[in-house]
Amino acid sequence: MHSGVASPADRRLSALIRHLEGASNAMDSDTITASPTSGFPGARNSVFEHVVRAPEDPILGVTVAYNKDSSPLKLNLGVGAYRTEEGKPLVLNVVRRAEQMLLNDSSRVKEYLPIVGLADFNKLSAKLILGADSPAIQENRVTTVQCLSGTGSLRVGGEFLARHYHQRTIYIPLPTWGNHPKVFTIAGLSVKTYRYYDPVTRGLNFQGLLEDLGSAPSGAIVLLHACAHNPTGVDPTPQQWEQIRQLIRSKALLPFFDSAYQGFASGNLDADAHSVRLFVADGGECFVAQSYAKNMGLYGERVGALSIVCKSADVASRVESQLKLVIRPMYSNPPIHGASIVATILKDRNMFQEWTIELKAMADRIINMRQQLFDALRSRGTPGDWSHIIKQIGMFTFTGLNSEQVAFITKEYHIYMTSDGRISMAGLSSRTVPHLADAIHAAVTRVV
Ligand code: KET
Repeated sequence: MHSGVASPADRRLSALIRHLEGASNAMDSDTITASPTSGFPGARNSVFEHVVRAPEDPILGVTVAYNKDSSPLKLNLGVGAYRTEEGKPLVLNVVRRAEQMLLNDSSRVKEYLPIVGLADFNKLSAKLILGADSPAIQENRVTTVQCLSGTGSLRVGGEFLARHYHQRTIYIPLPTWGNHPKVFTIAGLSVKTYRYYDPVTRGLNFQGLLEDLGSAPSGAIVLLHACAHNPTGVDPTPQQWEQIRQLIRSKALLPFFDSAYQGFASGNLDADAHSVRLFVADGGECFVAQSYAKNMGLYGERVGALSIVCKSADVASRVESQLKLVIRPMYSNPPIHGASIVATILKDRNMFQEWTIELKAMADRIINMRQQLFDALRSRGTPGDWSHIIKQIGMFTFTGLNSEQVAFITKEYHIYMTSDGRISMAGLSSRTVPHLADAIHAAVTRVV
């Protein structure tokens, strides 16, 4: 083995010894010429020298830029997070009350939850989205696992499908929430899009949607926004939902609902679950990812659920056993606090009632902001038809502003939004509407 010529490993080792001796003798870092991969303390180059800077997230990066702006006028309409009329984050009273109850209960401990999460939370979450009288629940055909908010639920569902479903292609609407393609690609699915939004009518491209899903391969997965489509604010009508259902079932496509805004679209939890319940009522299978970030204001608690509606109780229980194998190596088991808050509220009739009132108030304030912004643009005579502001549903308005106009608004008016022209109506207040209307007016008249 000893050929007289030192191997690369030997050379690196002896260089390292020389450097260490040199460093201890002279403490002179200039004599250290470690290889870029040596990584020992004092090495000039990092072993990560080759790592290139990644761009900020298109949505969460807006908040990063906003935080750096020192203007007193600055306004963040980027991320979909509810703000009060005073522009402050809101913790619901009912959430505070539930937290106080949890705090006062000295029997509560901090043990690990099971891999699938808090049992009460899972049962109540399935009831919330599918309806208290859902036959699928009564027949034990639904398996629900607590996940890390909506994103985590989508990811666990995606990974389960990549492992156990015969079709790896998922169709997502164009456009959609920017994280969808990333979540599903990394879960191991292949992402394709179906037409959804028509920029000319600023409404649903229903024909395009039917054509694209109609030509999807049999069995393909279809991602649907349960309500309050993000970013467009455009939802199918109940009649259109029924046509979509028929098409999906006739082609044996697999519906995967993303329900991040239940209660935020109409202010009514049942009305906003209509699309999901329509699909479950026909006895077919489907996936639902739920988030409590927006509707309970539990953003940072990361509380959500994945429900898989199956054909039989036996299949559902086997599916659940496999979901555990997806979750255990990913994050072991979910956090206890947020799920306990949700379970406390959902299981108590009075607290549930109180929640629905607070939720309705949030939804109503957003609807009111739509009207105020629309009126403000009309009174300024801003060119264009802005009726989509009051027609669109949910947390966002898809303004139609282009990326240059958005950049102009951010630079000149310190108003932050995603570059696709989406604004979070929940970030707006009566005080800030005129500022935004001035900015939009200037952008559409000065930047084309
Ligand atoms: N689905 C949709 C459609 C969605 O808009 C969001 C969040 C999520 C899922 C995930 O939410 P979670 O916090 O994981 O429960 N959307 C807002 C925040 C974000 O981008 O993370 C947004 O669009 O601003």
